[in-house]
Amino acid sequence: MNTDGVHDMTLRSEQRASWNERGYFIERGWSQRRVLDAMIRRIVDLARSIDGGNEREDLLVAPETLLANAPTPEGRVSKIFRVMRTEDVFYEWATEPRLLALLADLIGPNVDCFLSQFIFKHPTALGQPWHQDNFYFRMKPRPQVGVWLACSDATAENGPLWVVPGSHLEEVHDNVIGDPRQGANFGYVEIQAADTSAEEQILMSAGDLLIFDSHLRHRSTDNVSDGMRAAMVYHYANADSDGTISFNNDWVEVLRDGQSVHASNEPVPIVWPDWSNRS
Ligand SMILES: O=C(O)CCC(=O)C(=O)O
Repeated sequence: MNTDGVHDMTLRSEQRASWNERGYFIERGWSQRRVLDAMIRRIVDLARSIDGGNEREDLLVAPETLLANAPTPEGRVSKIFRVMRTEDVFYEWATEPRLLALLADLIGPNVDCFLSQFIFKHPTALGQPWHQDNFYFRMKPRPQVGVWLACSDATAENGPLWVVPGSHLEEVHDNVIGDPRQGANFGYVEIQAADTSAEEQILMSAGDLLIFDSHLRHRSTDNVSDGMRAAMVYHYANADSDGTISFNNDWVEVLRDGQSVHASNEPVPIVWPDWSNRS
């Protein structure tokens, strides 16, 4: 295992204030177009390769319910999970020293990336209802930090995120499990009994980065444009966290004692739940 130093960088005062008061902050122009393009190219290659029969026991491909008949493999995909460990472009991005410095300041000196997912939202795809990510994780200690990288512009028409600023100070709400909308994707839940009147739309240009707390209530809207929206999303937590172990997680160590560590890039197969126990 190699170790590298991480920049001794702390959050700027306006980042810290936004994090404390609103539960998120945005870094504009974080990534360059060529990096975003490389991410999209790699996801398209993976979608085509897996569709062509090259099994990947370590990756989870979630289909886009409404687009089962789309002409290309990537056009039928909603999300590909667990890409960080083995795919260089995603690993390099997720372990960049300037990002790790922010994460160390938010989480502490021992950090893992436990969830990585590339999200396509193709034209007509439905948005994800109001939720808090820690409803899924049930994880302690806080915070768990989500980073949402816009790989395309996120416009009012193509299904951007919306957030309720300050809602990260709330506990995890009750959720209605499942999404009754025809064409909704697997795994969606919804917080129905909470005030969303303060909601704000997060419009982003390709390359912008949203950094947000796992208790922040957020949703995305439907893609009513004729172009795709794409994002790469990672979640980080204290390496000693306690919580739900989900089959779409893969705990990849990134920081120990404030130093970056290089994790193994050997694929870790998914351990599937025993679905037969589900009522
Ligand atoms: O990107 C989206 O449309 C929704 C993503 C989201 O809400 C999440 O990953 O928790």
